[in-house]
Amino acid sequence: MKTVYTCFCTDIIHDGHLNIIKEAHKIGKVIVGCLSDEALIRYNKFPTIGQEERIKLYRSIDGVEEVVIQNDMLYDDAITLIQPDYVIHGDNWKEGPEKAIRDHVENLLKAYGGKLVDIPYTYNEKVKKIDMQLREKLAMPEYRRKRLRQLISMTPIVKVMEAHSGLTGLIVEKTVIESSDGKLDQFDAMWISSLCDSTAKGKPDIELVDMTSRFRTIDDIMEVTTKPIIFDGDTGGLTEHFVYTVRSLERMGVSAIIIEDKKGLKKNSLFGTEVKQTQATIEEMSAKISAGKKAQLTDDFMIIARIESLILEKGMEDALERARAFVKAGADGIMIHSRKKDPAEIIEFCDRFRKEDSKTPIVVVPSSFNTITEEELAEHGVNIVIYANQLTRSAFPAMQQTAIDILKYHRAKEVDDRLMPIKQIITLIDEL
Ligand code: SPV
Ligand code: MG
Repeated sequence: MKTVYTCFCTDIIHDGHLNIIKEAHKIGKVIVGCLSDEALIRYNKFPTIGQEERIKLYRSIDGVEEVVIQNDMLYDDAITLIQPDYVIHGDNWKEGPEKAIRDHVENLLKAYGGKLVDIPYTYNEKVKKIDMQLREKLAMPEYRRKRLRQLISMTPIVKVMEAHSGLTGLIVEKTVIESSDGKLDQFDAMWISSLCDSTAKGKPDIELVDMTSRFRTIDDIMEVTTKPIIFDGDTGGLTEHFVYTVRSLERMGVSAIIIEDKKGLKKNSLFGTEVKQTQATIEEMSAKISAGKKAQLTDDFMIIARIESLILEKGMEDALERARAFVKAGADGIMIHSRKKDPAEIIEFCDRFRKEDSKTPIVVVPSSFNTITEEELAEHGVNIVIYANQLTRSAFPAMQQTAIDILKYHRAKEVDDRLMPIKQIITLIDEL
């Protein structure tokens, strides 16, 4: 009896999957791989049910003999273990980002004489609808909100990119690359930066853009994406106002707010001591954190305390003392910020904090200390890395140069080569 292997990464079984099983069954004994949660989240298919439930679901399909967990997106573990005579898959993986996976599987099979079977991919109206419903489910507040905590527990480091509009949200949502290890790579979540949200509106980053407007930005992004959102809450405002902000964000499906231990007129941290900035006392900040934690209704939402001691040159001991106090006050995570080019002070903070506290998530924003890699940060206990402003900073010079050149040449021909073709921009956005 020949063995046929296929890997599923779905929460709902539709005609396409049933067709694969039917075709596989004609060839031999069918073994289904259930892609593990850890692998799935790198594969742009965040699970809405856990892997144990998915295993049960796949077992219940007629014709399935056995279900195994597949941990490796590239099939190495499953193929080594099972050595199936055949691997069967829909032919949609012959193109696009999944092609690399197909090529890899083909090579694994070749090594011992196994064969690949591509069958026509089923894409009827029903399948299309199920695909869309799954996406919609992920966009719903109750799924989106808890996804950040799930990611922290499932991935070595959560990668977050700033978004300040529907379009930048789509870039964070959809950019997938084949990474150096042959796997797929993408961002896990979005950061609603106060700097970028203000800049997009042509305003300074001084808590001038009001909450209603900031919520509008979140809403624009949420309408077209599914990935979790971390909101830059600046100082959090008055404690009496902060509790309402927490409730609103939680209801919208935002996963976390980060508030910084500053008071009075807030200026961007990257100004450091060049401008007057006042740090809140430990007691003031702790009271705000506690009030926010009391106000929230779910266990999913996170209030992360951001420490400005290194930015304001108050020293490492002050930063660590604050971290301890803020965790005690209920903070679900600590963001430590620095504007030094050298990551040494960030590393020292993380190492020392981790020695005392092995659990509380650490967040960093490496805008200045940008030589350190995600892998190195993870080694020092960092759980979340935020690329806070790079999309804005890349778009602005490109737009400015285009404006300059059109003025210079009295026409648009000279800039055309570096523009996205009109045809491409009108197909960039999915229509319902
Ligand atoms: C932001 O992105 O608005 C931040 C991070 O708060 S920083 O600009 O580095 O202060
Ligand atoms: Mg900010």
